[in-house]
Amino acid sequence: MDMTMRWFGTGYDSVTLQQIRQVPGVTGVITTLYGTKPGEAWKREDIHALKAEVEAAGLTIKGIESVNIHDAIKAGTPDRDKYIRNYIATLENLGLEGIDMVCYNFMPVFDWTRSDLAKPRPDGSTVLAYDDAVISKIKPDEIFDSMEKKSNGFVLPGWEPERMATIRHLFAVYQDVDNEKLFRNLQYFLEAIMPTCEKYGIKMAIHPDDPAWPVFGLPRIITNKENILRMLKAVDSPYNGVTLCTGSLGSNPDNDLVDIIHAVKGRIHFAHVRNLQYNSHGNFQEAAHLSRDGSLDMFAILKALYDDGFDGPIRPDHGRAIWGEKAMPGYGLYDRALGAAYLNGIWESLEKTYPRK
Ligand code: DNO
Repeated sequence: MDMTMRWFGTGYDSVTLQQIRQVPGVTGVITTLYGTKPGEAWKREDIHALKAEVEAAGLTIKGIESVNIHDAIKAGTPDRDKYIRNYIATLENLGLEGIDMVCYNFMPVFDWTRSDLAKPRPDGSTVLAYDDAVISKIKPDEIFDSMEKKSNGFVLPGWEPERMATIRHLFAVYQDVDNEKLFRNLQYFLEAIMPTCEKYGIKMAIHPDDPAWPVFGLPRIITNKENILRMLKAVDSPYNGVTLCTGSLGSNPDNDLVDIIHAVKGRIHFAHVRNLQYNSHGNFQEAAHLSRDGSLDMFAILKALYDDGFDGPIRPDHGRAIWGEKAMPGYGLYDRALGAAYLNGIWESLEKTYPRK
């Protein structure tokens, strides 16, 4: 596996490439052209410049998170083919620059959703948290303001202000889209892009819905083992794969992460590993990566990936805000660096205890 960290790019991230370079065992970043809008075709020269910047710092790009999908594609509106053509153009340009993994999600309107971006933990750190009781009282057009106010002045991934300004319109676009239609729109999209992915060797890694159930009455389809397997079978190419995000799938305690990892063996192209603490169904808060700080068993998760021969990029996911760091919620340097060191430690012990033949 390749230990990486997410980096949003110069001007968007409080963390520098030079800092990431000093985290032991981290050799690459997962990044994106953060200034682009969903639906835009990425220019090859912009990708090239990003790559040169990362490489000048002694790191490599191990994948893109995310190339976001325009709502026309997700909702299946008549103009979707134009946006699919742009997506294919982006994939071609990424392929020409040697980038071979793309993470994306298929959540309507909202990306990951939280009710609190700075919930105090007993140790004095703060974390992202989710409570259905709070979310169910927020009107969809208020959630953007509520997330933005707590974002420490950063644009949160997937919460572009321009798109959120048209939130009522976006809801109208999804009026007739249920889970089944959303699934068919995903299949249509994947069938259209697969020939390009196969030509350039680009592995697509869909990110599970976060949290793993419908919010604001919008459909959500990448929520559990059954749905993921259906998606993988519907477009049965090795390039159609998933991001194993422990925090997203693990938000629903009914999801057995070890079982899911084995069930989708060979199709996990990227792993986001973080821990969370369940309070009750629909109510959780994030925790330090350490197993005993939360409800997930990090050793069992990494062992399942290791046993199945996983060798893709992995990254510590959301960290706590600690030591007074001012950063995008979830994406400070300190706790993610601790997470990387811890996950590397588990991996080393797996390699030494169960040497691969
Ligand atoms: C949040 C992230 C998501 C993720 C996208 C992938 O912190 O996990 O924004 O990057 O859903 O497309």
